[in-house]
Amino acid sequence: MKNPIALVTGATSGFGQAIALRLAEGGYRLIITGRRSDRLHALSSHLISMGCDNQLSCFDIRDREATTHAWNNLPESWKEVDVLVNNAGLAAGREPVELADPDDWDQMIDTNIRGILNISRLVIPGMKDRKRGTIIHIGSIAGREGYPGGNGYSATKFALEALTRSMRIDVLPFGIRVGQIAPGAADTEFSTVRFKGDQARAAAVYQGFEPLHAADIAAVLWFMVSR
Ligand code: NDP
Ligand code: 8X3
Repeated sequence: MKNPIALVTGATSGFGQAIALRLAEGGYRLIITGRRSDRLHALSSHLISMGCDNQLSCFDIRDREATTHAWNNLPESWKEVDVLVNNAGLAAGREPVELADPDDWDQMIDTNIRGILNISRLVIPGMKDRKRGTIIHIGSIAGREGYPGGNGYSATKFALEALTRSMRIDVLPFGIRVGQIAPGAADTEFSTVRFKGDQARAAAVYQGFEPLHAADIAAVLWFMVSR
């Protein structure tokens, strides 16, 4: 029997990259996605050096047409996805609502909510036919608690909790599991992205405590998918 397939969104950095590597170590074949083609190619080569067969797919998950096109372009045998990791996401800005940039809200809502819907709608039908599959959403502590300036980002992660619960009910009768990991602060590129390249502001987020690391989240995900 061929090794199972996992599709990891946002595999070019942080959690997604660590998750891809952990799943490869565990014997999965991988579909890795993201917008940065150079990073996808570098990860793909590294996975091959680990003996992990993989496909890379470069697209912006906010773009429903591009996401559908990328899915349709996968070889048929690669569409038999066993594990979908809905990880691609971001925070943009950390200002009170009245000072925030509305374009930041759009980017977060389009990526963190619409993006997950865009890819899930394509992967779920095959899982239903095969009567198996695992979908893991990467949520956040920001989807459990509010914090200063967290408004738009928190709203998307609270919404993801609603999406997780609702999707789970829809697909459980087909033997598909839906889970979520909701980490606290972790030292990925998350804050650099959030503060648009302001390294000093990004570094300040992690002062005074040891943040989580991407490998921690990958370990939790591995625990979940291997049950
Ligand atoms: P990174 O910035 O390191 O990674 C984010 C990933 O998402 C990248 O691979 C990026 O790829 C991808 N991505 C972002 N926007 C898009 C898009 N429009 N289309 C396709 N891919 C996209 O951050 P993290 O690894 O920390 O974040 C991963 C997830 O974890 C996010 O959902 C985040 O909200 C969540 N999270 C993060 C925490 C933290 O403290 N770091 C804590 C809790 C949750 P590319 O730029 O190549 O498109
Ligand atoms: C990222 C964690 O606390 O910076 O989701 O919002 S936090």
